[in-house]
Amino acid sequence: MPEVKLKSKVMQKNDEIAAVSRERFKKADIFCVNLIGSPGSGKTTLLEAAFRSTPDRARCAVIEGDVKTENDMNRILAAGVPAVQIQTDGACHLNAEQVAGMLDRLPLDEARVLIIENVGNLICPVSYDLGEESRLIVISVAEGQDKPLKYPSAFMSAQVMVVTTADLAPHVDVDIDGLIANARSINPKLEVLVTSARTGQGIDAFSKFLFDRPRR
Ligand SMILES: Nc1nc2c(ncn2[C@@H]2O[C@H](COP(=O)(O)OP(=O)(O)OP(=O)(O)O)[C@@H](O)[C@H]2O)c(=O)[nH]1
Ligand SMILES: [Mg+2]
Repeated sequence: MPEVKLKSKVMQKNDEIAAVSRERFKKADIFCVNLIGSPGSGKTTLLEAAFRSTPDRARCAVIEGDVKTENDMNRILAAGVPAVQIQTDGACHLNAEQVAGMLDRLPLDEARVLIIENVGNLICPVSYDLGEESRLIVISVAEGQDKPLKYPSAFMSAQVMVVTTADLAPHVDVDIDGLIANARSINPKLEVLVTSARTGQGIDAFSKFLFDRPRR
């Protein structure tokens, strides 16, 4: 079917560009993380909390993706980390070409970690490789513990899940252990962190994930 062919060509081009970016990150010894999650799941707040609590932010750079506004870029800049903003103007995900086009606008010579915050969405970003080494899914407790079962491919494609807003759990009647069990029923290898930007729970563990990994 012609429609299917067209789609696979688009995906093929995306994957080729992502492979070039991945090679660039590998050569420069940069750990690239693609953050996906629903709108408002706490992606930017998690980054702000991590950056504020560690001098390792000096080794970081961020690409922000949103449909509109430079709000998230400005929040990251205010936390002391170089950042650029992609505005997709309607698209529900970032693609590899958009990301590759931003790389020379960041001080990657000094960076060891590049974080890409994808457009808030649990479906569209899943199919688009951006050249990342690790894909991290962010879920807020207020989304409910069944979301991994309803959006399985997002949880399947990630290596790490961060459950944010743990301080809100008693107010939204969610069972965090049940949420984690649901996610692991989809992806048994998923590494899990539970965080709260308000209390600081899990923020050090998240920073450790970003900055303390053994390099090649
Ligand atoms: N109480 C509490 N509120 C939080 C926490 N993390 C995020 N929030 C709040 O949740 C809301 C959404 O957070 P953001 O960090 O903007 O979410 P996001 O995933 O970056 O949103 P988009 O980029 O628009 O998809 C904000 O009002 C935050 O203050 C947390 O750990 N505890
Ligand atoms: Mg954000």
